[in-house]
Amino acid sequence: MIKGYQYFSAFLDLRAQKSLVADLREIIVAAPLYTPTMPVSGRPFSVKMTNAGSLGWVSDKSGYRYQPLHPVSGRPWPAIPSDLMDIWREVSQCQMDPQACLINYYGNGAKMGSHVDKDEETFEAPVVSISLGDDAVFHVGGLKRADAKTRIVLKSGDVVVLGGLARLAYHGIDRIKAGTSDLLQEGGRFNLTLRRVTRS
Ligand code: MD6
Ligand code: FE
Repeated sequence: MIKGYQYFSAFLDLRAQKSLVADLREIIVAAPLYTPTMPVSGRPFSVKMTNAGSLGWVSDKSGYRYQPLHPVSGRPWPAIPSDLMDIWREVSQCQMDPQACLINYYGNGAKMGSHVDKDEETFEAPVVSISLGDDAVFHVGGLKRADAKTRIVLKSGDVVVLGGLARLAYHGIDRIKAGTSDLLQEGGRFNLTLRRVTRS
């Protein structure tokens, strides 16, 4: 496995997971999930997205970027909840606070193609990922798309950190195993990724 990849199995107990879901419900009222589109082609993503934090990651025909406003409502993203800030402080080994929390919702058949998170100004800080809801088949490879991949099943409450060399590793979600968790009444899976976007 590439250096800088860390996997914390069952990092969050059920109570912590439920508390995060309650946070998510509030965020989604203020900043509704929407369907982003691919650069150039304008094809829709299979995941729905929203964000919390001073900056949010968005994608549309003009490209990938971070911006302070929700692309549909035009309103600022809600603040990152304090329990997420606490998780970042526990696992990131980063002095600075995260600026963005990208929220991905995977419903029926949604997946995430292999990608590198590289739209940030700096890669010094890791990306911290939290899984809630149904199991997901996650893959992590190397710095090149063709590098060998390791697959792991991410369960509700698991936390993954991509730091160091792994910060720029290819990774993605092959599929969601529907019905494997009853944390979310609607089923499916939320993935939260905490990021630092700018230098200091
Ligand atoms: C997901 N995760 O778990 C997608 N990115 O649904 C990511 O794209 C990801 O897990 C950066 C760091 C960790 C991740
Ligand atoms: Fe990613």
